[in-house]
Amino acid sequence: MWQKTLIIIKPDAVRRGLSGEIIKRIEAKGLNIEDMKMMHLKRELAEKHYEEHKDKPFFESLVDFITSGKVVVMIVSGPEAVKIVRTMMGPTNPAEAPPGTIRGDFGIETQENIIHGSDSVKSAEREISLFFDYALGGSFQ
Ligand code: IDP
Ligand code: MG
Repeated sequence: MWQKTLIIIKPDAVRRGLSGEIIKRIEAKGLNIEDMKMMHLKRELAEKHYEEHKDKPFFESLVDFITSGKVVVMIVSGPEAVKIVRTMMGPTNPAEAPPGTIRGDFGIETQENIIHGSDSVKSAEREISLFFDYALGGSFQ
């Protein structure tokens, strides 16, 4: 099924100059980049994006991290795009992510793990509407 998903290249990856490498992998896979922008997230948007984790012990630290520098935000589409991107990313903890995955190749710790990708079609719709105000309304920029 043709799907859209939201990708965020996190501040650690942008700081380290890895944006181009990650974008290159997405394009080389055959996914379509439908929209893309660089932005520095405000706290309000970061908290909304990660609201499922608001009761977790790492929530404040995660929001600090994701708002610590510029990110690259993309809408990416293709057949089974949600799952394909999650597979390309690898597991949340880079220590468990195999070589060849983005987290496996470039990450070393769980919080600063390089990339976000929506975990379901429903999450993708919610997240795309948060970051791109032409889609489904609602923008915190
Ligand atoms: P995901 O990004 O693979 O979907 P989630 O469990 O949804 O992983 O967690 C969201 C983000 O929160 C992770 O990508 C990571 O940056 C951070 N995170 C998750 N678990 C921990 C933890 O145990 N300690 C610190 N940060 C965490
Ligand atoms: Mg998640």
